[in-house]
Amino acid sequence: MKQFTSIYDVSNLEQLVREARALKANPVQYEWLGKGKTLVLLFLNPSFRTRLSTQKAAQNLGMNCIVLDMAQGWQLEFEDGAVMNTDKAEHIKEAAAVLSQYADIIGIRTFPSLIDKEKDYADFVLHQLVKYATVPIISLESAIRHPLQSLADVMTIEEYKTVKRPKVVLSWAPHVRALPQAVPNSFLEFMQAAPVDFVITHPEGYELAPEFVKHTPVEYNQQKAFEGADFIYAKNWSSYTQYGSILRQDEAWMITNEKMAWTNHAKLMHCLPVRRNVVVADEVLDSPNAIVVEQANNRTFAAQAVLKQILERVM
Ligand code: SN0
Repeated sequence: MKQFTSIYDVSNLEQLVREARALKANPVQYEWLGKGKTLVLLFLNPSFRTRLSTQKAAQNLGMNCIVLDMAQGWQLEFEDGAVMNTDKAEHIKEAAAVLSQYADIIGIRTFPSLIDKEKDYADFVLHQLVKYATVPIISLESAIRHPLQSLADVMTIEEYKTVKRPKVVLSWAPHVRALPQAVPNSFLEFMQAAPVDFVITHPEGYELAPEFVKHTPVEYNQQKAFEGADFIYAKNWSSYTQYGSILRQDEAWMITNEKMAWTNHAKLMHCLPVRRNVVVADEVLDSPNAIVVEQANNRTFAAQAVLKQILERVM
């Protein structure tokens, strides 16, 4: 693997998932592979699971991992040709070139503005780093995608499924803040490539970008969508069409036991962090059908499979 910024960097998803599951069974079997190699993780936005699981993944492969929380440092300029007379002290041209001296692989997290749709959907910040770095880049969630999360999600579905081709439902749920579309966008891309029957359900006005939805069926009636489901993936996102807006916050779309009863004893997934009793009710998160913690655990092995394939290809 040359880099990991989306599903388009994965040549064989089934094999990558198999690799992640094998690493989970024996996490340190390749601890020689990353010896003397350095991973630098650049966080332009907050992180809990991604930081810890990716660092753990690197450690399992014998790699060094340096985490740079950019909230502590100065701001980077990403715009080519910028006159740097504002608060941004360092251009991505130098930053990426210098980072490439220290790092064998660079990871970056960058959230969308949720204001400038065109720039967000061009994944501008991620692509400026890819353009100016000379080492492989992995996305730790970009403006429009979160592929490490989605890889862990596919792995989790493979682990928990009880039928060959389970029904997976991505359900929009309410939230108090305007959140990115990155997690649902990536989930769409990975579900479209996975052996599942996949349906999206959300209120009108929350349609995701057509280039991500493609031919995936959208069911506006949440109950109809949930019928026969084996997995419910709850996630809020802000509006794509009325870019970055919150159109409704009401409880009607929260995931409750009553709604889980419409399904085929479905497992409940969420990328976390989850706002209890806003997105998903306590009764569901505290039930044995919630697999969100194991899903988070799988982030380590998803990241490890990606790092392993990059190390094997590039080093
Ligand atoms: C992020 C998102 O993309 O939805 C990260 C998910 C992995 N979620 C949040 O920022 C939630 C923050 C909140 O206030 O609940």
